[in-house]
Amino acid sequence: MLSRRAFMLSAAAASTALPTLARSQPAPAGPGGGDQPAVLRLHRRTIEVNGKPASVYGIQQPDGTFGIRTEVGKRFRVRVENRIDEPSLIHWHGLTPPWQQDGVPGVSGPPISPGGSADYDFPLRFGGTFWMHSHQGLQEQLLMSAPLIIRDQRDRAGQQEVVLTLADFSFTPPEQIFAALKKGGIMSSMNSPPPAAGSASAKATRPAAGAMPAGMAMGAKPDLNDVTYDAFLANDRTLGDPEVVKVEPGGRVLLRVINSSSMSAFHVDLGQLDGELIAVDGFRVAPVIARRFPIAVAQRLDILLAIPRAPAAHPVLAVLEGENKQTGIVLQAGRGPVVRIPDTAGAASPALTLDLESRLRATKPLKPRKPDRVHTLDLTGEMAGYVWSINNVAWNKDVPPLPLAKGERVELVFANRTPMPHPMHLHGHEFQVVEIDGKRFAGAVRDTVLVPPGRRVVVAFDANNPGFWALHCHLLYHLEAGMFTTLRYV
Ligand SMILES: [Cu+2]
Repeated sequence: MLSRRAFMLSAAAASTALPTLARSQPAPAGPGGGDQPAVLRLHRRTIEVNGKPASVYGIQQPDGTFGIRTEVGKRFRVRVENRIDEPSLIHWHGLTPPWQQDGVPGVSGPPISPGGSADYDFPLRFGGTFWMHSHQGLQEQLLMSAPLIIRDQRDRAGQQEVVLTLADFSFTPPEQIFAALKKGGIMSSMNSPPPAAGSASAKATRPAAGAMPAGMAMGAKPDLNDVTYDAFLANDRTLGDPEVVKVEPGGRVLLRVINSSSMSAFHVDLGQLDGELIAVDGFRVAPVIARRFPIAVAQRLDILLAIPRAPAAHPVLAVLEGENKQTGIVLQAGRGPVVRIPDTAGAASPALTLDLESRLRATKPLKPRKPDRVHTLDLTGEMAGYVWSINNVAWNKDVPPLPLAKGERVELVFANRTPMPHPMHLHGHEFQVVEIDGKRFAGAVRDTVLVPPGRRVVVAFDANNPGFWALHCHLLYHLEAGMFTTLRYV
């Protein structure tokens, strides 16, 4: 077997598409064509949260557009310019680039130095709602993320697109939040005043969870929301001053919901509107009609809405899992009056379940096939010391990647041995949910699946994108603590 170093060298030598790390210069013509790549600038910006200025990051084009909207079949030709004062690297969440362009520091390649830039160029194989975010340190918590929309035939003429990006926000610097979590948390509760800037806001201490046998947590109260946030944002705003989007009375809206939160899952609440869920994580599913849809961290939902003809304001809310805090936007049809919506719902919402997941069916499932290889990943860890791991190993650079081979059908068995839910994300490949708690079915194709406490979820994918890939829990502080591993094949 190749040593890691030998593999890295041979793979790098074989690569023709390593991100270049050049100092910012006038952008040259993009590879393979005369037109310029889109430029995405990583920068600091100030937004207002709860009436106070907040310094956060942003990913914007020179004209101010957040992220990118492009089309399936085109190439993804982008130059990322790092204009912040620390290294950064952007991951194209849900896309399937060559591995060197996947944007995970230490796995895909080095981060971009302050003042530097990196170029990306790969084909877009499928359309849908995706997003981009920093995979460097804890920058994602400071909103270093943006929409990545790839239009395709689902974007019908005469249909209005509305993007709803959800985020959790704290005035406490993320490094302090993480330090407080590792120390066992500092008291902060719903009844206490909001923490002042600079104060830690990790949840109060709780009994050590410890690794528990599979199934033990079933039915027990799940342990949700490690971090107590100061605000929940919808397109960077709270319900104190929500975004109001004008929509056509009697028109159709394609609502693209992106949960770019670091730690927070939501129930999307459409009020009196029936929503037709047509895709999850960008991939089409047989339509499901409902007024509430769960969304775990890093997941996306494409929901079609038929706007009634009568003038009215239609709030689209997102209620925090297990609590009554909410955020959202307002769709205003005609001159419907917009009323103030409180940032707390009438009652606490339940924990997310797999009820919807088990009903989802991909419109283009994987071809049925016996797996050539199965990897079982026990999701392990405990709140005491904030240790999170996979198969009881907190990731470090010496942990060997999971082996697999090109062309194989691979199944990943996620068994959650903790009392906390973990949204598990595989880089570089779309997977299909094929089993929940022993029941096989041809579920959704997606890139992030929720594994609630005590549950067992199996996903399948085809090893068709050789390289070195990340596989991890998408809760930012779990990932940072070590609930992360890699896959590698040539
Ligand atoms: Cu986790």
